[in-house]
Parts: sequence; structure tokens; C-alpha cells
Amino acid sequence: MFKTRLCRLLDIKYPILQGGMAWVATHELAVAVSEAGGLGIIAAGNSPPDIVRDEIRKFRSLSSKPFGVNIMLKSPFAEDIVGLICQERVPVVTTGAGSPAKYIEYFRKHGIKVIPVVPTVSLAKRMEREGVDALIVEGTEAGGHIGDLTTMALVPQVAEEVSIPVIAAGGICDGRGFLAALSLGAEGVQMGTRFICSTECRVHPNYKARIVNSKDRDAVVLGKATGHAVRVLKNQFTREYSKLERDGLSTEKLGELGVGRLKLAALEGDTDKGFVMAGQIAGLIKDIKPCKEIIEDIIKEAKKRMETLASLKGGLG
Ligand code: TUI
Repeated sequence: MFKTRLCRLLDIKYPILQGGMAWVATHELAVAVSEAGGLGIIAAGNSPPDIVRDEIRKFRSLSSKPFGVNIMLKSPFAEDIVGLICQERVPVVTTGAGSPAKYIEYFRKHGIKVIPVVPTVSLAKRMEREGVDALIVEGTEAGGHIGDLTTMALVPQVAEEVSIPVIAAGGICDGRGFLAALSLGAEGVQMGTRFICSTECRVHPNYKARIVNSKDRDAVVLGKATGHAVRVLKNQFTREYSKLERDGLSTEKLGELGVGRLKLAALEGDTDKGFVMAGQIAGLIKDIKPCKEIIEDIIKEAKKRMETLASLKGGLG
């Protein structure tokens, strides 16, 4: 059940990917997700290639399952990471924060599957033409750097226009979201915030606690005016930052203020002065559990809800 083209493409049991979150998605998390039957992803973030190579090798020392590496295309090391991924023969690459067009042919030559994050229909169509294997269609509900269309509106519009598998992301954390995504035409999901709240995720416990204790309106967007929208959980720093944004502080100065803030929250646990990147679904996440349980609970819940929907059909005649 729920075996889609994505399962065959990536050689995974469940069509569930883990988001490539900088400072959060280390090999420990990726191993746990891949071992549980999903696709674990190591985030390169802004790290230099030596660090990422070490993470890839650590993954391989612990698991022989398929996995991916996420390239944040605005990283100063993006090009070096592309080379590293090919050298290390990583099976899957996901990309974020830009178009990977200039690297696609190179990846394909090395037999690496390419799955970019796209926030619009036009980029999705362009990426399909360039020869990518699947698309992560991410709605504005997601955490971190975001586009402005919702998952609900964007996923079916992309699914209508492309024939490669679509993976829905943004606002998904349980069996309801998973089933909804498949209903919209996706063949899999990617989750970030849900996997942060896993026992295997090495992020600081304060970061997980901030998510578990969050409510529906806590995930706010900063940087809209400067064209670098980022979704984070409200705290002392976001209040100060929003005020400076309203007061018209320059893009450059705002950028400087943000430097190191994700690391501060993720590694040092300063959830007052750091950026706690998380999606709008944070308010629904109430526990920290192993990745295997997260994935199996989603599949169980989705099956149960499918049966409920089927009985509804019976009831309607
Ligand atoms: O990339 C993300 N999420 C991110 S990136 C990020 S930045 C960062 N900050 C601190 C340390 C390390 C990294 C934080 N969160 N999600 C995927 C995503 N990609 N969302 C939106 C996009 C996107 C935007 C524009 C993809 C393509 C795109 O293309 C524009 C173009 O060039 O055509």
C-alpha cells in the first residue's frame, strides 16, 4: 500500500523524504529515516565539502540504505558540494534556494538522481524539461526559506502540468497530511519539522521543546520585504527583527543580523535569540519519538483514514 513511482525510483519502502535542514539534518537523522524505510537526507547547508564528506562516510558506515544530500544553492560552497556528491556517488541529490539547472547534466552523467525543491509551476515545468527525476513541491507552510503559494494550491497545479513524480512538502506531519498530499496528486511527501522532533535528531533539546510547545500562530515569516522570506518560530529576536524590518533597516544590515542565528538555536539551544526555523504544522506536533514510529504511525493512520473515507462512499451509495 502507498507504493508509488517514487518508491521504485528511490528504492525505498515508504514514499516519505526527510527535509534537508541546515545544522539539523546530520547523518544520525538521515540514517534513522532511511533505516525506517524513508529517504534520509544529509544537509550540506553552508558547510565546506570536508564536513559533508565526513557526514556521507559516517552515514555509509552505519547504513547501506539509499540516502540523499541536500545542496543549499546559495552556499558559497555549492559548486564544491556538487563535485563531492559526484565523487562520492551519492544516490540522490535534492536542492533548495535556487535553480540547479547548470548542474543537472553533470549529476545525470554520474547516475545521480536529482530532485529540486520548486515553489512555482513555472520552475517545476522548467526543471522537468531540464531532465530532473522528481520534484519537491514546497508550500509556504514550510519552515526556513519559503515561496508564497500554499501546498494545497501549488501541489495540484504542478501535478497537472508535469508527468514526473511530485513530492509534497510544507504543512505535513501525520497520516492526514500524507493522505491529503496523495489526494492532491503527489506521490510522496517531504517532512522537516516532524523529523526535528525525533529522538535521533541531534538538534539541541531546547529547539525540539520550542516546537512541541508551539501553537498555531507561532510560525511567522521574516524578510518578506527584502525578498528573502524565512519562516521561524516567534521569539524575542523575531520581535526585534520585525520591528527593524518595519522601521526600514537596509537588507544588508538585516542580513548581517541574521548571520549565525540558526546555529545559535540549533546547536547552542538559544531559542530566545536564535532562529528556530519550523513550519506552520509545528502547533500539531506534541511529542518526540523515533523516526521509525513517526513513519509507521503515518502509514497506519493514512490506511485507517482511507478505510473511513471508503465507508463514507458506501454510506452515500
Ligand atoms: O531552501 C529551503 N529552505 C531553507 S534554505 C535556508 S538558508 C540557510 N540559512 C542558514 C544556514 C544555512 C542555510 C533555510 N531554509 N527550502 C527549499 C526552498 N527552495 N524553498 C524555496 C526554494 C526555492 C526558491 C527559489 C527554490 C528555487 C527557487 O528558484 C528561483 C530561481 O532561481 O528561479
